Amino acid sequence: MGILNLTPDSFSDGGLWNDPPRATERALRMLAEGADLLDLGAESTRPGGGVYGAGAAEVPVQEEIARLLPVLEAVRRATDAPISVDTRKGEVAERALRAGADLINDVSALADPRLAFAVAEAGCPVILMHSRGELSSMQRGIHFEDVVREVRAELADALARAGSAGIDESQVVLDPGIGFGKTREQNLALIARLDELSVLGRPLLLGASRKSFIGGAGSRLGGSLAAVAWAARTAAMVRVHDVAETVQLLDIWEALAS
Ligand code: HH2
Repeated sequence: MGILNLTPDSFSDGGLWNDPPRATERALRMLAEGADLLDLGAESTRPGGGVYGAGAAEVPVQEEIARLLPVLEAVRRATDAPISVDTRKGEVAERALRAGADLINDVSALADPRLAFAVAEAGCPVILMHSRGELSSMQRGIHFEDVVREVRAELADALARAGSAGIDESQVVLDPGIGFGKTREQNLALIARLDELSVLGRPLLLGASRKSFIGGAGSRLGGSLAAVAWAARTAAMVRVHDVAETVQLLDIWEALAS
């Protein structure tokens, strides 16, 4: 899954792709490099309370729609590849699905009932990601006894919530939410023990690309690729910025594993 952030403030690529022709070019390049699907997001979800200070500012719904729709429409015209839209807001999800998005990526795991309703009505896939607390402060006061066990239990709750909202559980992809209210050690434990989330019976997505737990002042490509290589045994999807390098890694990984 290739990331296209249509935001001025995303932590690693903010401001790069917010005009429709450039975003479309970027989307097509990621597909040419081997991405199977795209994830378009118009609100940064950089968590606050830790290395990112106050975190990302919440974007009003009309602004998120105004950033997203021109690019979504342009990318939709340019490709039949599946397009995911990364949003927490029901109204944005509705507009995105109407404009041709194929699935919704919700980092709040159905905090907005209107989003759940939109997904249920469309019968489309949805990604439900684990997080705890409010985005603006989730890197403060982090506490887990056993992060993998607790994330697994809370993802099971999210799956049940989807079922109660009328979403077919077969449409749900689950994600441990790397970097969302977790310490470096907890992020590493979740990646190392990702296979323990398989008991939930749903495909897993891992989003570790360029995240701060990797550390380093420069490129985080090496650490991002290490996470992909480790998770490749278990994850159905990886959400990445560096598509060409990730595809190359996975090609060789698969050749070695077969
Ligand atoms: N991470 C980010 C955003 N959306 N969605 C899922 N399902 N899983 C993730 O791990 C995930 C996500 C944050 O990364 P990024 O999009 O690069 O930055 P920003 O939120 O600042 O735009």
